[in-house]
Amino acid sequence: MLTLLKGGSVVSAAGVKRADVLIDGEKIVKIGHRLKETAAAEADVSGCLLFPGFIDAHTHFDLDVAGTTTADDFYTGSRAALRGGTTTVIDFACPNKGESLHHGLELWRQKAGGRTFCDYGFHMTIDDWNESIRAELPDMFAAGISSFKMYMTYPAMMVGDQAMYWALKELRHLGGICGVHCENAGVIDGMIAERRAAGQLSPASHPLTRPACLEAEAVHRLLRIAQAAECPVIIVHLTCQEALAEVEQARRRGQKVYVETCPQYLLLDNSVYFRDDYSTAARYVCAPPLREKWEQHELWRALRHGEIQTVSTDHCSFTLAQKDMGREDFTRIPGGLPGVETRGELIYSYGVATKRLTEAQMCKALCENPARLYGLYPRKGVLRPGSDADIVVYDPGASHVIRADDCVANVDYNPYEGFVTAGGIRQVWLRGSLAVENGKVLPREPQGKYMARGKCSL
Ligand code: DUC
Ligand code: ZN
Repeated sequence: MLTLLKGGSVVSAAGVKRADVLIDGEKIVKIGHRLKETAAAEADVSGCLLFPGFIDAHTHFDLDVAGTTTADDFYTGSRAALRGGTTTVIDFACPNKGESLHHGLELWRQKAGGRTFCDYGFHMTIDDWNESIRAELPDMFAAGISSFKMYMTYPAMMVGDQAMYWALKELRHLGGICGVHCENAGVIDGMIAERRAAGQLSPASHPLTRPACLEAEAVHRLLRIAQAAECPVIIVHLTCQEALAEVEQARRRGQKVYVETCPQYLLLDNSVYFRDDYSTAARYVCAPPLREKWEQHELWRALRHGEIQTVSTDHCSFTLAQKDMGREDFTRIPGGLPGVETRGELIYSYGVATKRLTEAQMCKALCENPARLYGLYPRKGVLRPGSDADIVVYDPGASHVIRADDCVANVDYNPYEGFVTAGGIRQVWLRGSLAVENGKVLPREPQGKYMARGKCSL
């Protein structure tokens, strides 16, 4: 069946162009000014921007953290993603230490299969290094997993320098890419012990025990290990100028380094942790923590200049009751924020509408770059003939106030409560089907497909 989106302007990494979009089934078949084809269905999208469906390459759905499980599973999380214009998520499959990668993959297939409203893929977490994990890696590529994750913090998941070196060397050999959570675990633990001894266990201690210099130290160490292993790497959820400076140095040495940041680091700051009310402060606990306000300007600048390639969410949601677990001890607060439902509107409103970014730069950060980086391009990340008809119809003239009550994610608060949007998502199309209209998610049953991914082309 043919569908025609008429009168909009197509956004790409190259700019914005007035064009109609003709869809046949799940695919885009033609893009051009004033197309003459007659279609069974037509949508008037005059005055709207048409972005490729957003890709969120950093979500944690149905993940066990700190003795609890994220509030959003694949069903609720992917429904929220779709409502926010995200038509593909890449979640982190996470075997426990001692378990095989195959086991982790099977577990994540069960969590996501038949329960996901948008398209999806998995990164594989490497939290151990031995001969049997090394031998499993080719099967991961065969299963469409070309990207991996390592942690330099969290005892349950972190790997040491040697394991990181061996793993990166093997990934280089296989043509894989790895995202790394960079924070210095040892010094953070030391600082937590100091706070504990002083009886300072409120959320205010959270940012004070995870300072920017310890993120920068870990970024530095990772990049030197990656240099020795001759392997490109991705710094996930980068938050601060000192870490950016380490990236810049590595790039000057000739290393390939990709950087992701998240809306919370672009838009929120660490003053929230110092509020007297526990519940207000605890809801913003995530790692790395929110930073000082001036860091936001550095992140926006780096995004504008292409030093940061992607903006994902690190969606890892907990209800206020779950956040209450750390009332007596901030280290027991499950870390993470919801974000998958609001990223597109926030980046447009506080990036494009304020002239920090162009539409094309937003398209790079949310669509084209993640598609290229994670082996989905050109099926995803671009509107052109042959691509999946994943389309966000964005009305720049609309506006609304973000309220947790209006959101569909399974969380009873929103970190961006009260933020006013410039523009809004009018429609979301997933592989040629209208999936969201005026804030309402239309499919009754999950329609998401697993995306086997190829290698990085960024
Ligand atoms: N940081 C969080 O705050 N939550 C989940 C994982 C992470 O890296
Ligand atoms: Zn994460």
